[in-house]
Amino acid sequence: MKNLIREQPILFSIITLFWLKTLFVGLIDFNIRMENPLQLLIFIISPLPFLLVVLGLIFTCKPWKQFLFTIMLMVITTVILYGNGIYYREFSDYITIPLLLMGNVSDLGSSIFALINWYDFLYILDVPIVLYLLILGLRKKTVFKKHTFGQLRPYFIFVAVIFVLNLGLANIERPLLLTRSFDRALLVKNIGIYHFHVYDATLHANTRAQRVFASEEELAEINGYLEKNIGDATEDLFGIGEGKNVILISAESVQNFVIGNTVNGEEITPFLNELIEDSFYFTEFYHQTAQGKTSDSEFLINNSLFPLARGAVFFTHASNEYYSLPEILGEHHYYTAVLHANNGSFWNRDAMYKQMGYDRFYTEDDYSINKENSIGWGLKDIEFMEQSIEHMVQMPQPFHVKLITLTNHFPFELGEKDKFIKPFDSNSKTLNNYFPAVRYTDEAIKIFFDRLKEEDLYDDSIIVIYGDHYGISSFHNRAMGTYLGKEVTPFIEVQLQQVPLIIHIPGLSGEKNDTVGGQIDLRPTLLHLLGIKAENQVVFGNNLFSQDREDLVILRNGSFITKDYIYTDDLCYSKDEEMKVEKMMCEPYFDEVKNQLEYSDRIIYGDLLRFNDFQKNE
Ligand code: GP9
Ligand code: MN
Repeated sequence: MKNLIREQPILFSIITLFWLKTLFVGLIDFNIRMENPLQLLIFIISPLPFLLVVLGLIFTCKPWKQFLFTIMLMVITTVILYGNGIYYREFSDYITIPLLLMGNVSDLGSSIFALINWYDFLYILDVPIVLYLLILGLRKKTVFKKHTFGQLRPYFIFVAVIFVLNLGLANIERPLLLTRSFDRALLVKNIGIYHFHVYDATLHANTRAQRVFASEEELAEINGYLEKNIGDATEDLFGIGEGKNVILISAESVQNFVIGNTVNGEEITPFLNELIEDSFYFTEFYHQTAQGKTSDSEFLINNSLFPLARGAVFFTHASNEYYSLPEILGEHHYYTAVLHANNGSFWNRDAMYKQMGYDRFYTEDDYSINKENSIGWGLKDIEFMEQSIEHMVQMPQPFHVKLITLTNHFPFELGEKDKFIKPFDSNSKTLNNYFPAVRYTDEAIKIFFDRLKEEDLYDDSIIVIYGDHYGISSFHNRAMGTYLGKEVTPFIEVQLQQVPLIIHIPGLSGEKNDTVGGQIDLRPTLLHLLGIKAENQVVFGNNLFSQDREDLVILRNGSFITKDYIYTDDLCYSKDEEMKVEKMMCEPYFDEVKNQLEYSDRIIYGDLLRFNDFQKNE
């Protein structure tokens, strides 16, 4: 080994540079936190096996190829680091293969530019040094010496030992790490970003095979497990909205912390605050989305299944059999439609909506959109609401519509005259602009309510407003901490995943409800209010009005929230004490959390619902 280093000082120096760069990006851009020295050690070792294996392979090449492959390695590692770095800024997550295959990226336009920072040149700070060292090496003919695999055997054994050490230590620190593949933050922290991508590729190959080997028995096993979710005996509010129109408003990126809150002394959501007074408002309701963002929230709400941990199920499994909310409502003589003034194929919606049984999808082609009435991602919410009402008055009743707002989308652009409140003042432009953008959407919803009343649609409707997912990623934690007046710890970060859920039933006064719920629970809740008991459902959520429901919300990354505890980042927190507690307090839920996520995944990967006999309730 020593000899090898003596013979290849330049390539070893370059690999050391790549190693250090990987560690810096991990600490700074991936926001990886260490809880103890062992975690730090694992983190430091984790990029090495990959880098050293590639280096070993490079040693076996001719000198000029050693030169070339080292440059290629530099390019590949930089692309991996920077690609994930940029992605992490908005999504607090890492790139996976299904995500790359979606091709949504070209539609992201202004969002991508907003993620690029001036200091990003630091990502290529090593390039001139590496090039200098490589040219130096080429000049000193003796440096890039070719080695045979035989000569390198001790070297590869050494690398294998480091790899086993990395996995061994990671397993001590986080048992069953590789079976919890949905928690990418833990994976990257423990096996490093490069091995994560290799692992992701193997997962990709595996999941594709699952449909072929799926069987009816699997569904029976899952149904047995889910039995507890069926047969909720709660009578309270059952059928209270029978036969009414059901209007869902998916409020883009609206998080719960804005509700009842102010910025610069001004209310952020004055209309929603007022609406809550005579609605059912769920004070602790979480989004459970992952890489599919809005589409994941739609999937959760329609199917009461978890979205996938990798990629967007709307793209990867749009031809599966489902028994979705619109289909059930259709069986109960509802006309069902989605209204969203964006491209119909974004998130593969056009295909997936058909599969989920919607009668109609009103896309950007159904709206008059021009320069004056659009901003950022497209038609402004107020215009959208006004034009949507025009479509709704034409619909047969009862109808079920979902309106998806757009203006409050990252990077939260807004024209000056649409800023009803002033931005926040912090080092995060994103957070600053978030507040006026939310305020604008609040105004759009107010106008929508006014118009519903004018068109006599209000009294016969149930109106549900929910946030689809977070708007402010953890990249803005420092600014968010300034706004909240407290540090954003992982414990607070989980609570920031709360989104509003407001169920407004005209004529009912409603009340605040502090049950711990998530998007997966909305479908059973709605069916309960509508008095619909569909048979043969395979659902993971439960009625939020139920007296005997278990307060447990499982986030897609395996974090979870109960009445008393929050589990995240492999740590357990007490909600009352607002501090870390022994992990054993959270342990009783581990199996259930793992089972639910795995069963839901098996349903999707295996397309298991094709084996179900859905009883059509015509
Ligand atoms: C796009 C809109 C936004 O049509 O739903 O998608 P998002 O980026 O929030 O998933
Ligand atoms: Mn969204």
